[in-house]
Amino acid sequence: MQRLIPTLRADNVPLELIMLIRTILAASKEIAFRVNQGALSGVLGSTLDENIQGETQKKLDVLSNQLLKDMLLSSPDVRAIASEEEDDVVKGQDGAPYIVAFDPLDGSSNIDINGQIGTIFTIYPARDDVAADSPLQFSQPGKNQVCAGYVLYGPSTLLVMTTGGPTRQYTLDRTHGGYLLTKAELSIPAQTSEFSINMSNFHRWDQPIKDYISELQAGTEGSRERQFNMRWNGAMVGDVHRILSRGGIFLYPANTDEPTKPGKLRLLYEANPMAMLVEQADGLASTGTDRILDIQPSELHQRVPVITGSKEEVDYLLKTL
Ligand code: AHM
Ligand code: MG
Repeated sequence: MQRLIPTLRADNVPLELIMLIRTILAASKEIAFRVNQGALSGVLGSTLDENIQGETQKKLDVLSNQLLKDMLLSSPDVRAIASEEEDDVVKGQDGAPYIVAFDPLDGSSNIDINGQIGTIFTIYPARDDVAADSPLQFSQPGKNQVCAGYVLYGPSTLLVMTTGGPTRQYTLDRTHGGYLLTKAELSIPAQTSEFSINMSNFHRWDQPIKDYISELQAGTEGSRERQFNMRWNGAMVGDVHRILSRGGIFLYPANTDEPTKPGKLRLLYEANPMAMLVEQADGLASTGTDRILDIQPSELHQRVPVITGSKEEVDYLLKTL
């Protein structure tokens, strides 16, 4: 099986970007180790703090954020970082070529139940027209991403990543401590009979989303004339990974009630990297009105509705909206 670095070299990824990816993955291996140790490494449970989004931080959120932050800020290739767990942009090295955004520990509510969790990351070219620590560094549409990926801490630790070419899957080999290429090219089947949504929010959705989900639930009795299956992990990394593996449609729609009107997921370090991974694997990613990768961000921790997955199913829904 091919190792990560030769795969990136064969993909003609610039050396500085390869070095930066290595730094992110070094942090991911540390996180994977702590996750694996669980209660033994004292990382389960909550802190007394809240992040900027008003969410209680778990110990593992804070630890993962610190690991990534420390390693990235000592890299010569990073001009600035942004994180779900940091209020503002943090400055790196002046003149460095890249900026990095991440959700250090996605699916935090799964930490204490030994469920799937992950790290989502995205890399953009740094902007020379604004200061290194300006939030405008990250005010770039998702189509500017030069690398997007996630590490899924599940029964195996998996890396799913694209540098603009195919979405590739690697598995962490604990015997030598590196990621090995285990699926050279992920391709999402265009059709699906599986959907992924938090049904408890049904009462909060706009009517067209309610109608669509009701249609799927009607099974063979409804207009779709077939049985649909539902899966919800409570961790986007797990749900999107299933879709990248066997197809499906994932939705986190807008809510009709304030203050969570635009939905829950953040554009910069959740929606955009996942949208790039899905599109590079033949799928689609939309807010319902716009291609996610075309959105011009308006703020650092901006939230957007997300509809992503199998091409024909996403297309079907978009036509009804
Ligand atoms: P997090 O980054 O704080 O873990 O929150 C994001 C997560 C996503 O991974 C997941 O899709 C969603 O929140 C689940 O939300 P819900 O509470 O509606 O199940
Ligand atoms: Mg998250």
